[in-house]
Amino acid sequence: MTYILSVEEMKAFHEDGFLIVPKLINQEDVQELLDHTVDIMKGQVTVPGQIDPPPSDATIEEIEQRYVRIHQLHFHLEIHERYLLHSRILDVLEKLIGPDIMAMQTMLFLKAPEQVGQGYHQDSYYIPTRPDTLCGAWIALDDADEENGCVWFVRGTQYEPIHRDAQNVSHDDVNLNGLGKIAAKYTDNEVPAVMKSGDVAFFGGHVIHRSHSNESKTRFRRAFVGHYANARSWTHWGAPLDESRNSNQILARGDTHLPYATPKFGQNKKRI
Ligand SMILES: O=C(O)CCC(=O)C(=O)O
Repeated sequence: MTYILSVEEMKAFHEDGFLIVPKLINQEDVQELLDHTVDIMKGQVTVPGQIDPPPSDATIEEIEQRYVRIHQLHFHLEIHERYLLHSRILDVLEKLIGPDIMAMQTMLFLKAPEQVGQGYHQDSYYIPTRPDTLCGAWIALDDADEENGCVWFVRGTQYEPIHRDAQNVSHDDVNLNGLGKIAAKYTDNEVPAVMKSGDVAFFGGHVIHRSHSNESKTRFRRAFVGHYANARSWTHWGAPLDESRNSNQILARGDTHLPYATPKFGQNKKRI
Protein backbone atom coordinates (compact mmCIF):
# COMPACT_ATOMS: atom_id res chain seq x y z
CA MET A 1 0.00 0.00 0.00
CA THR A 2 1.40 3.37 -1.03
CA TYR A 3 2.07 5.62 1.95
CA ILE A 4 0.60 9.10 1.53
CA LEU A 5 2.42 11.68 3.63
CA SER A 6 0.09 14.21 5.27
CA VAL A 7 0.58 17.99 5.16
CA GLU A 8 1.18 17.92 8.93
CA GLU A 9 3.97 15.38 8.49
CA MET A 10 5.62 17.44 5.74
CA LYS A 11 5.38 20.51 7.98
CA ALA A 12 6.89 18.66 10.93
CA PHE A 13 9.83 17.43 8.81
CA HIS A 14 10.63 20.97 7.69
CA GLU A 15 10.13 22.55 11.11
CA ASP A 16 11.98 19.93 13.17
CA GLY A 17 14.48 18.55 10.65
CA PHE A 18 13.19 15.03 11.22
CA LEU A 19 9.97 13.07 11.11
CA ILE A 20 8.95 9.80 12.73
CA VAL A 21 6.37 7.86 10.70
CA PRO A 22 4.75 5.29 13.00
CA LYS A 23 4.24 1.72 11.72
CA LEU A 24 5.54 2.50 8.22
CA ILE A 25 7.00 -1.01 7.97
CA ASN A 26 4.66 -3.87 8.83
CA GLN A 27 5.52 -6.41 11.52
CA GLU A 28 6.00 -9.26 9.04
CA ASP A 29 8.72 -7.30 7.22
CA VAL A 30 10.35 -6.17 10.48
CA GLN A 31 10.41 -9.78 11.67
CA GLU A 32 12.04 -10.97 8.43
CA LEU A 33 14.83 -8.41 8.80
CA LEU A 34 15.17 -9.06 12.52
CA ASP A 35 15.44 -12.85 12.02
CA HIS A 36 18.14 -12.28 9.42
CA THR A 37 19.92 -9.88 11.79
CA VAL A 38 19.89 -12.54 14.50
CA ASP A 39 21.51 -14.95 12.00
CA ILE A 40 24.20 -12.32 11.33
CA MET A 41 24.80 -11.88 15.04
CA LYS A 42 25.11 -15.64 15.54
CA GLY A 43 27.63 -15.84 12.70
CA GLN A 44 25.26 -17.86 10.49
CA VAL A 45 25.62 -15.28 7.71
CA THR A 46 29.13 -14.40 6.62
CA VAL A 47 30.36 -11.80 4.15
CA PRO A 48 34.08 -12.08 3.35
CA GLY A 49 36.01 -9.18 4.85
CA GLN A 50 32.95 -7.79 6.63
CA ILE A 51 31.26 -10.49 8.68
CA ASP A 52 33.60 -13.26 9.69
CA PRO A 53 32.52 -16.50 11.36
CA PRO A 54 32.96 -16.20 15.14
CA PRO A 55 35.75 -18.23 16.80
CA SER A 56 34.42 -21.72 17.54
CA ASP A 57 34.88 -21.27 21.31
CA ALA A 58 33.15 -17.85 21.50
CA THR A 59 30.37 -17.45 24.06
CA ILE A 60 26.96 -16.04 23.09
CA GLU A 61 27.90 -12.79 24.87
CA GLU A 62 31.17 -12.53 22.96
CA ILE A 63 29.38 -13.15 19.68
CA GLU A 64 26.82 -10.45 20.48
CA GLN A 65 29.53 -7.91 21.22
CA ARG A 66 31.45 -8.44 17.96
CA TYR A 67 29.82 -5.69 15.89
CA VAL A 68 28.04 -2.46 16.80
CA ARG A 69 27.19 -1.65 13.19
CA ILE A 70 27.94 -3.03 9.74
CA HIS A 71 27.98 -0.87 6.61
CA GLN A 72 26.94 -1.44 3.00
CA LEU A 73 25.70 -5.02 3.25
CA HIS A 74 23.26 -4.30 0.40
CA PHE A 75 26.16 -4.86 -2.00
CA HIS A 76 26.32 -8.47 -0.79
CA LEU A 77 22.93 -9.43 0.63
CA GLU A 78 19.70 -9.49 -1.34
CA ILE A 79 17.59 -8.82 1.75
CA HIS A 80 19.48 -5.60 2.57
CA GLU A 81 19.14 -4.31 -0.98
CA ARG A 82 15.42 -5.12 -0.83
CA TYR A 83 14.89 -3.16 2.41
CA LEU A 84 17.02 -0.27 1.12
CA LEU A 85 14.55 -0.08 -1.78
CA HIS A 86 11.42 -0.69 0.33
CA SER A 87 8.56 1.00 -1.48
CA ARG A 88 7.02 2.52 1.69
CA ILE A 89 10.33 4.23 2.50
CA LEU A 90 10.53 5.54 -1.08
CA ASP A 91 6.90 6.78 -0.86
CA VAL A 92 7.89 9.08 2.00
CA LEU A 93 11.23 10.14 0.49
CA GLU A 94 9.52 11.06 -2.77
CA LYS A 95 7.68 13.80 -0.89
CA LEU A 96 10.65 14.91 1.21
CA ILE A 97 13.46 15.03 -1.39
CA GLY A 98 11.66 14.71 -4.73
CA PRO A 99 10.52 11.92 -7.04
CA ASP A 100 14.00 10.98 -8.34
CA ILE A 101 15.70 9.05 -5.55
CA MET A 102 19.16 7.51 -5.29
CA ALA A 103 19.91 4.98 -2.60
CA MET A 104 23.43 5.46 -1.25
CA GLN A 105 24.16 3.66 1.98
CA THR A 106 22.94 0.98 4.37
CA MET A 107 23.93 0.50 7.99
CA LEU A 108 22.79 -2.29 10.25
CA PHE A 109 23.00 -1.37 13.94
CA LEU A 110 23.15 -4.28 16.35
CA LYS A 111 23.73 -2.41 19.61
CA ALA A 112 23.63 -5.21 22.12
CA PRO A 113 23.31 -4.42 25.85
CA GLU A 114 26.14 -2.11 26.98
CA GLN A 115 27.38 -1.37 23.46
CA VAL A 116 28.43 2.20 22.71
CA GLY A 117 26.53 5.01 21.01
CA GLN A 118 27.80 7.64 18.60
CA GLY A 119 28.48 11.30 19.44
CA TYR A 120 27.07 14.40 17.72
CA HIS A 121 27.46 14.39 13.95
CA GLN A 122 25.87 15.54 10.71
CA ASP A 123 25.51 12.87 8.04
CA SER A 124 26.22 15.23 5.13
CA TYR A 125 29.70 15.71 6.58
CA TYR A 126 30.41 12.10 5.61
CA ILE A 127 28.19 11.78 2.52
CA PRO A 128 28.36 15.00 0.47
CA THR A 129 25.81 15.61 -2.30
CA ARG A 130 25.44 18.74 -4.46
CA PRO A 131 22.93 20.26 -3.99
CA ASP A 132 22.72 18.72 -0.56
CA THR A 133 19.57 16.60 -0.49
CA LEU A 134 20.77 13.82 1.82
CA CYS A 135 18.12 12.14 3.95
CA GLY A 136 18.40 9.17 6.32
CA ALA A 137 15.65 6.63 6.99
CA TRP A 138 16.15 4.87 10.35
CA ILE A 139 13.97 1.75 10.70
CA ALA A 140 13.50 0.57 14.28
CA LEU A 141 13.76 -3.23 14.42
CA ASP A 142 13.40 -3.21 18.22
CA ASP A 143 11.51 -0.68 20.29
CA ALA A 144 14.03 2.12 20.95
CA ASP A 145 14.03 4.44 23.95
CA GLU A 146 16.38 6.30 26.31
CA GLU A 147 17.36 3.10 28.11
CA ASN A 148 18.57 1.08 25.12
CA GLY A 149 20.24 4.00 23.35
CA CYS A 150 17.76 5.56 20.93
CA VAL A 151 18.85 8.33 18.59
CA TRP A 152 18.54 11.95 19.79
CA PHE A 153 17.86 14.70 17.24
CA VAL A 154 18.58 18.40 17.81
CA ARG A 155 15.56 20.22 16.42
CA GLY A 156 16.31 23.27 14.31
CA THR A 157 19.84 22.21 13.33
CA GLN A 158 18.65 21.38 9.81
CA TYR A 159 19.44 25.04 9.06
CA GLU A 160 23.03 24.78 10.32
CA PRO A 161 25.79 24.58 7.70
CA ILE A 162 27.91 21.44 7.63
CA HIS A 163 30.62 22.23 10.16
CA ARG A 164 33.64 20.91 8.27
CA ASP A 165 36.04 22.61 10.69
CA ALA A 166 34.51 20.97 13.80
CA GLN A 167 36.98 18.68 15.56
CA ASN A 168 36.32 15.11 16.67
CA VAL A 169 32.85 14.80 15.21
CA SER A 170 31.19 11.59 16.36
CA HIS A 171 33.30 11.58 19.56
CA ASP A 172 30.96 10.69 22.40
CA ASP A 173 32.51 13.19 24.85
CA VAL A 174 30.47 16.33 24.32
CA ASN A 175 33.36 18.53 25.50
CA LEU A 176 35.70 17.10 22.86
CA ASN A 177 33.17 16.89 20.06
CA GLY A 178 33.28 20.19 18.12
CA LEU A 179 29.54 19.98 17.39
CA GLY A 180 28.83 20.05 21.14
CA LYS A 181 29.15 23.86 21.08
CA ILE A 182 26.75 24.12 18.16
CA ALA A 183 24.19 21.79 19.75
CA ALA A 184 24.40 23.83 22.97
CA LYS A 185 22.86 26.80 21.12
CA TYR A 186 19.66 24.74 20.87
CA THR A 187 19.03 24.19 24.58
CA ASP A 188 15.88 22.13 25.22
CA ASN A 189 15.63 21.26 21.52
CA GLU A 190 17.32 17.87 21.73
CA VAL A 191 14.68 15.16 21.67
CA PRO A 192 14.88 11.37 22.02
CA ALA A 193 13.45 9.47 19.06
CA VAL A 194 11.38 7.02 21.10
CA MET A 195 10.11 4.52 18.58
CA LYS A 196 8.31 1.19 18.27
CA SER A 197 9.60 -1.50 15.95
CA GLY A 198 8.43 -0.73 12.42
CA ASP A 199 8.47 3.05 12.97
CA VAL A 200 10.81 4.97 10.68
CA ALA A 201 12.64 8.24 11.42
CA PHE A 202 13.52 10.40 8.41
CA PHE A 203 16.14 13.09 8.98
CA GLY A 204 17.99 15.57 6.80
CA GLY A 205 21.76 15.42 6.37
CA HIS A 206 22.41 18.64 8.33
CA VAL A 207 20.52 17.62 11.46
CA ILE A 208 22.86 17.19 14.43
CA HIS A 209 22.12 13.87 16.12
CA ARG A 210 23.72 11.32 18.40
CA SER A 211 22.93 8.23 20.44
CA HIS A 212 24.03 7.11 23.89
CA SER A 213 25.22 3.66 24.86
CA ASN A 214 22.75 0.86 25.47
CA GLU A 215 22.25 0.94 29.25
CA SER A 216 19.89 -2.02 29.28
CA LYS A 217 21.22 -5.33 30.54
CA THR A 218 18.86 -7.39 28.39
CA ARG A 219 17.47 -5.39 25.47
CA PHE A 220 19.04 -4.95 22.04
CA ARG A 221 18.54 -1.83 19.97
CA ARG A 222 18.73 -3.03 16.41
CA ALA A 223 18.03 -0.74 13.48
CA PHE A 224 18.40 -0.72 9.70
CA VAL A 225 19.34 2.65 8.23
CA GLY A 226 19.30 3.75 4.60
CA HIS A 227 20.72 6.99 3.25
CA TYR A 228 19.27 8.58 0.14
CA ALA A 229 19.47 11.76 -1.90
CA ASN A 230 17.75 13.29 -4.88
CA ALA A 231 19.07 11.40 -7.91
CA ARG A 232 19.83 14.70 -9.65
CA SER A 233 22.29 15.76 -6.95
CA TRP A 234 25.80 14.70 -7.82
CA THR A 235 28.28 12.98 -5.60
CA HIS A 236 31.70 11.40 -5.76
CA TRP A 237 30.97 9.58 -2.55
CA GLY A 238 31.33 5.83 -2.69
CA ALA A 239 32.60 5.72 -6.28
CA PRO A 240 36.13 4.81 -7.29
CA LEU A 241 38.06 7.97 -8.22
CA ASP A 242 38.34 7.03 -11.87
CA GLU A 243 34.59 6.51 -12.24
CA SER A 244 32.07 9.18 -13.02
CA ARG A 245 29.91 10.84 -10.42
CA ASN A 246 27.01 8.89 -8.97
CA SER A 247 28.00 5.70 -10.76
CA ASN A 248 27.89 3.65 -7.57
CA GLN A 249 24.49 4.88 -6.37
CA ILE A 250 21.35 2.89 -7.08
CA LEU A 251 18.54 4.70 -8.85
CA ALA A 252 15.72 3.69 -6.51
CA ARG A 253 12.84 5.60 -8.09
CA GLY A 254 12.26 8.11 -10.88
CA ASP A 255 14.91 9.16 -13.39
CA THR A 256 18.13 11.15 -13.64
CA HIS A 257 20.50 12.66 -16.21
CA LEU A 258 23.45 11.41 -14.11
CA PRO A 259 25.02 7.94 -14.24
CA TYR A 260 23.66 5.42 -11.76
CA ALA A 261 23.83 1.79 -10.73
CA THR A 262 20.93 -0.64 -11.00
CA PRO A 263 19.95 -2.99 -8.16
CA LYS A 264 22.18 -6.04 -8.09
CA PHE A 265 19.55 -8.47 -6.86
CA GLY A 266 16.26 -6.64 -7.10
CA GLN A 267 14.94 -7.02 -10.63
CA ASN A 268 13.77 -10.60 -10.35
CA LYS A 269 13.19 -10.82 -6.62
CA LYS A 270 10.14 -10.11 -4.52
CA ARG A 271 9.71 -6.32 -4.40
CA ILE A 272 8.43 -4.74 -1.22
O1 LIG B 1 21.64 4.56 15.55
C1 LIG B 1 22.55 5.19 16.02
O2 LIG B 1 23.01 4.92 17.12
C2 LIG B 1 23.13 6.35 15.26
C3 LIG B 1 22.44 6.52 13.96
C4 LIG B 1 23.05 7.55 13.10
O3 LIG B 1 23.83 8.34 13.51
C5 LIG B 1 22.67 7.60 11.69
O4 LIG B 1 21.89 6.73 11.25
O5 LIG B 1 23.16 8.49 10.97
